[in-house]
Amino acid sequence: MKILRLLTAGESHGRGLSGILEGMPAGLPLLAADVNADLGRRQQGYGRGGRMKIEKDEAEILSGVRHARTLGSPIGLLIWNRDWKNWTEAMKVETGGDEDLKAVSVPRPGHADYQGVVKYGHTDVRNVLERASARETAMRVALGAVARRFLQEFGIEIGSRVVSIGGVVDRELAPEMSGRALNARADASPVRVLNKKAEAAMIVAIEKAKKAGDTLGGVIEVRATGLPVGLGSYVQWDRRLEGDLAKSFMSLNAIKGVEIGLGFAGAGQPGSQAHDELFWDKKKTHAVRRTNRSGGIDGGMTTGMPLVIRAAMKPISTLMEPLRSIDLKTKQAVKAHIERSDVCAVAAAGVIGEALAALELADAFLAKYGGDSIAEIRAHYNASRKA
Ligand code: EPS
Repeated sequence: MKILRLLTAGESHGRGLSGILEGMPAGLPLLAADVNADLGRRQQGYGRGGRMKIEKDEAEILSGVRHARTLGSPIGLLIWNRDWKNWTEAMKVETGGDEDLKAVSVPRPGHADYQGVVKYGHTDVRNVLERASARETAMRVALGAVARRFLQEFGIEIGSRVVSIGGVVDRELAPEMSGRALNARADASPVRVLNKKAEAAMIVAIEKAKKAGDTLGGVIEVRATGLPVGLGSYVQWDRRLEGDLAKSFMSLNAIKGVEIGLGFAGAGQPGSQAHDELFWDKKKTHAVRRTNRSGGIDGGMTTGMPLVIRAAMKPISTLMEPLRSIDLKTKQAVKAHIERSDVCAVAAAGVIGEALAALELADAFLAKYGGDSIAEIRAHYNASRKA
C-alpha cells in the first residue's frame, strides 16, 4: 500500500480490536452498517468453532466520519470482543490478575507459538498466540469494508468463492458476473462454494475431519469487476500491483500460496495458450480480450478484465487430536496444546481476501486518480475515462 495506511491492534481474548485507516478521501458515504455486513459474513462458514457462537462482530466508528460521510481524517474503528468477559483475569491489562490462569507452555506445530516466544523472550506461549490469532482478521475485514465502499462509488465490485476444501475441488469456472452477484451466490452456501455436489462433498470432508480431531485447508478465489485499465504500474518493481496483492494475501494467517489468473497451471502451458489476444471493440475505441488468462493483470497493471486471485490456505494448526511437540517448561516430548479453534475456516478466508483485495485496489485507485475528496477523484476519473 502506498497512499492508504492501515494499522490494527488487539489480542484475541483482550478487550477488543482497534484499527486505523488513513488516506481515505473526504465525502465518502459511510455507515457502521456497511462495515458490519462484511463482519457478519466473516463469521460464517461450515466448520467454524465455538468462538463464533459467542461473538457478534460489530464495528463502532470512533473517528473520521461525521453525519455519515468521511472527513478525510483517519478512520478509527473498534470491535469489542464479547468473549473478553470470560478472560478478564487471564488477560488483565493491570497487575493483579492471575498470570498463570491460561498459561501455555506447549507450542502448536504450524502456529506462530514457538518462533514467537523465542523471538520476544516470552515464557508463556499465550503472549504470542493471542495476537497471532486469526481474530485480527476481523479488523482487516472492517477496514477493508471501508475500501470496498469507496470502490463501489466507481462501479468496482469484489466477490469471492471457495474453490476447494480438504482436496475436494469445485471444478466449475466462476461464471462471468459482478463481484456482488458472485457473493450473492457464494453466501447462500454454507461453505461459500458454487457447485452443489462439491458443497455436499466438502461438508462431508469437514465432518470427517472433525470426528478425527483434524482440520482442513483449501483454496479461495477473489474476483474484482469494473476495474479500469492501468491501476498499478510497470515502471518500478514496487509499483507492480501483483506484488502488493501477493504481499497482502500472503500476510493473511495460514496462507501459503497465491496465484493470479492461470497462476501455477500457466507455467505448464505453451505461450500460445497462456496469453489473452487483443481485438478492437465494435467502435474501435479500445481493445478487448476474449479470454482472461492473465487474471486481469499484465505487466504490473490492471487490464480492465476482472481481477482473479487465488490463495491456498493450510489447515488450521490447532488440532483436537494434537501433533507431537515439546513442553518448554519440563523439556518433555508431549502432545501439542489444544486451544478452542475451527475445523475449517476457508469460507471466512474468502471474505477476508475480499477485504485485502479492496484495500490494495483502493490504494492503487487513489494512486492513479488521487484527490482529497470523492468529488475531486470523480472528476479525475471521468476526465481520464473520456480521454
Ligand atoms: C477467530 C477467533 C479465534 C479462533 C480462530 C479465529 O477464537 P478462539 O481462539 O477464542 O476460539 O476461533 O483463530 C484460530 C484458528 C487461531 O489459530 O488463532 C476469529 O475471530 O476468526
